[in-house]
Amino acid sequence: MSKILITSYISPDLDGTACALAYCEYMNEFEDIYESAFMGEVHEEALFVIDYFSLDKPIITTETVDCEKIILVDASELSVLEGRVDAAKVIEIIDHRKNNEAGKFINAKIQIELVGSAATLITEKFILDNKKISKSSAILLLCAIISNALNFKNTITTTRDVEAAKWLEKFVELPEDFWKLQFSAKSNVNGNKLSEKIDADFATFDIGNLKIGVGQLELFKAEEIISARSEEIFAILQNLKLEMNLDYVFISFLELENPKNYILCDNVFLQDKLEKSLNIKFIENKSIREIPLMRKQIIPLLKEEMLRSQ
Ligand SMILES: [Mn+2]
Repeated sequence: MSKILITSYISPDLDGTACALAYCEYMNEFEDIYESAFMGEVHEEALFVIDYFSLDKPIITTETVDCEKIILVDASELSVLEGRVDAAKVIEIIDHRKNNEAGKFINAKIQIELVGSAATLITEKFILDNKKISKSSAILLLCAIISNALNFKNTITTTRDVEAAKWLEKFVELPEDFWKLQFSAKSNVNGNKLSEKIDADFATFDIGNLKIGVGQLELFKAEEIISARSEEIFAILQNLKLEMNLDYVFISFLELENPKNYILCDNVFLQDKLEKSLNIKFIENKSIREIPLMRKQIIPLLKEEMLRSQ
């Protein structure tokens, strides 16, 4: 019997990585035919958690996936798979994005629920079935929920995320203020790392007939970095726009210390749409939103505004 692959989008973040590893453990309890592996590179926040607790390293597959059956976690759009997964082979999707393409995976059982972290949906499966969870999976899922919840300071976090985290805390005790270490691990944007990171976490969306590119960086000291390097940031965005043939681009910096967004955009048309949809005001191509939004929250709001005024 051939194995069933459990994976996430290309170069997954901590949420996608944790979900694939933990769901693999969960499913193998029923029948030992599942394996988890990832395409691209696993984000450094995930690698930090894995190194810190000396967990097994995730398996990276280099080529296009040739498994007959695939389960996708924390992913439900074709674009994030970069043509490396045949949508028809996907038999199950577990995700938490409002803006998804689940309908394009015609053979998949779909679970999309708008909680803060996909890791919450995986944790709930363990809770519901009263299953034992390994320390390793508990650490990964808990850190993923903390990461997506910005340490429980953002609006995307639901009571389900909080409950899932509480349950996981029965199995692991994180060092005090571990969230700070975890978030520091993804905050280094020295030198070329800035453009590498913007590139790695850049996403594109179709809104009507327009193609929009959206960067997102989550880090400490966002304001400092933006004031020191704004020219460079706009140049990076401009390059991506040309390379990917996009109509508009913008970037959201998510400050992790006292969470808020800094949104950068140098196009007047898009600024107007962002102002209306996110209730912000641009001054010299920069705006601040005191109540932070994740990109997966920003996109549906922008989409609604742009389609309404088309
Ligand atoms: Mn996620």
